[in-house]
Amino acid sequence: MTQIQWYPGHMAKAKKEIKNVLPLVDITIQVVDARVPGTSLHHEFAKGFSTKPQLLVLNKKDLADPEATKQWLAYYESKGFGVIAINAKEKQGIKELLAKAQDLAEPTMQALEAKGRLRRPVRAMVVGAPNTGKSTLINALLPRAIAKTANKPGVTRGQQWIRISDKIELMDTPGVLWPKLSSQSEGYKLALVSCISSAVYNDEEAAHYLISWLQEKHPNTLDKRYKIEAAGLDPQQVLEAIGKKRGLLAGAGEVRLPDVAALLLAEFRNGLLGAFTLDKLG
Ligand SMILES: Nc1nc2c(ncn2[C@@H]2O[C@H](COP(=O)(O)OP(=O)(O)OP(=O)(O)O)[C@@H](O)[C@H]2O)c(=O)[nH]1
Ligand SMILES: [Mg+2]
Repeated sequence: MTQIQWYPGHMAKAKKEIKNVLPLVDITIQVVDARVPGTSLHHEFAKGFSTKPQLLVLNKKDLADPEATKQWLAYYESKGFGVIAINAKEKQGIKELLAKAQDLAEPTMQALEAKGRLRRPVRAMVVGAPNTGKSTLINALLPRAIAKTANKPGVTRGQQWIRISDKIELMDTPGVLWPKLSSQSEGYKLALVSCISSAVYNDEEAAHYLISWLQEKHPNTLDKRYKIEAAGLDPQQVLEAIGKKRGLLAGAGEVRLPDVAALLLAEFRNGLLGAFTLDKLG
């Protein structure tokens, strides 16, 4: 894979904005993609950059392996995070998420009360890697009538609190965090879940990675979906076989590989090949 560029200026600005908001919130909500719960996590934020109790949300659970999701939830819970798996698109797990958010903030709220302060709604901010579903989650949390409370002093200009209920309010814009890539396979995994833009990787290379991964971990998946015999074929030959089956041919009968790669990636991303978790624990 070509060296991935994360535009450092961009990243620094986003981190600074998050840092400015952190003192104003009671808890943080980090959204990760349930298909890559390890790779899409911003470890620095998880481990201390977030100075507040943190709820880890494994979103897109509909696209991930349910058994693996259970294991990841247990793992993160054992590390002291609040955890929940949701499907923000279908608004599944939203009520439970709100309950977890309140539980996580409870000690803070009790400390405020002990100081003689009145109970107020829990304040939270949503952060996470690109495309993990932050905006979808914020929308799913919105009550029908959107009530934006006034700008609070000290808040970065333009940012506002959204009253979700009388118990919780959210920063209206999510913070984007770019996970650190320490290996090529991490880059491919993030490409497969569209966490990194197609400008920085090559569809065919990402498709090769996916094919090898499926052949190793879930053999027969490609055979079933595309009615091919993938055993013994290398990734390039698999793409050719799929292209022939799907009629993705150029004039001379040559398989249009970039189109086949794009098709395979799109079908994977839409869950048509199955529900898979690319990150393995341990
Ligand atoms: N299948 C599935 N798709 C989801 C879910 N949540 C979000 N999506 C889809 O994921 C894509 C990205 O969602 P967004 O909410 O835009 O993600 P984001 O984190 O705000 O992305 P950026 O603003 O680009 O960082 C959209 O196509 C959503 O419809 C989910 O739980 N399941
Ligand atoms: Mg967004």
